[in-house]
Amino acid sequence: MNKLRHEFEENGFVIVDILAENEILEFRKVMDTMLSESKKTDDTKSHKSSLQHLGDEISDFGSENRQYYFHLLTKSGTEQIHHAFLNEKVMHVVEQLIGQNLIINNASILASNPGVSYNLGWHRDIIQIPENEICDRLFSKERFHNSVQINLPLVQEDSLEVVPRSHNRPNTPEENIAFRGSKHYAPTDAQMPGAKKVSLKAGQAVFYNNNIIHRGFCEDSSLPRRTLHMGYHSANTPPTWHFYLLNAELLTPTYLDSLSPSMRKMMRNYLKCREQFPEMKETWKENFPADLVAPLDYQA
Ligand SMILES: O=C(O)CCC(=O)C(=O)O
Repeated sequence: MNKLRHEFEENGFVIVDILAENEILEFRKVMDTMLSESKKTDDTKSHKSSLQHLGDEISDFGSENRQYYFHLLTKSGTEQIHHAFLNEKVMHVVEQLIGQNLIINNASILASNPGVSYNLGWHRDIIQIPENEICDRLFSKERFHNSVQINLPLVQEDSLEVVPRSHNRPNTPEENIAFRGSKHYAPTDAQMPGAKKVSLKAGQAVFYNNNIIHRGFCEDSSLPRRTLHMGYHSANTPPTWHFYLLNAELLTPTYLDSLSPSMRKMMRNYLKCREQFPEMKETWKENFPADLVAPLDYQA
């Protein structure tokens, strides 16, 4: 097993240097055309969290005192930054962690302007699973979790917090106390034992098994948050529920035609995989296959 994968499997996350200084600057330039730091709001209300699983509109950025979460691949007008989600270094690391033939399942930006506080609440990324269907089997050491989530900031940050090694074991009794009966989000004032801030320099990425207990948290930072947030699975084995995060209905032939050839290929692979595994609600069932019955005709 390679060293990175060993560390990823042990701790549930690894940090890797990805972007050179000139690449950071180029991405910042593109992002600054989409998200303005100068947009000030009179809003002083504290907002619990952004519409994480629905996604915000880029044109709304900065109008409320909160962090924004933009889903990109299914939104025209964001093509100028799509190449970030085909970054060779990122994809090479993910291949080392879970295998080849990557399919993208999340291509987003996490963004807030200076002065904004946010607290997403501690969770594992199992929000799609009804609470009464969440069971310890999903977090066992034997189960291969075919999903890697990545935060790649263009400005240094320590907004992501994790409980190292919690990705492949059930909650401890102390963690259950912190979750106060919820299997989705803990209350935002919860104290999570063993929590660790993930400090990232601009251009450094954290790759994490998103079964890990984690949250996004920031108190009144003097810096903006400008973080590329993405996820992949390997078509070598069946996907997890994260695969369904992209709204496939928006991937119309006209939209696909508007993409660069490499992004179009990525999205076609996505759609093929969707045909192969049409039902998200099967993915957490005990009888969901661990090996592909018929391998996907993946286009590299
Ligand atoms: O970095 C963050 O803000 C946390 C993101 C997160 O919790 C998630 O995408 O599930």
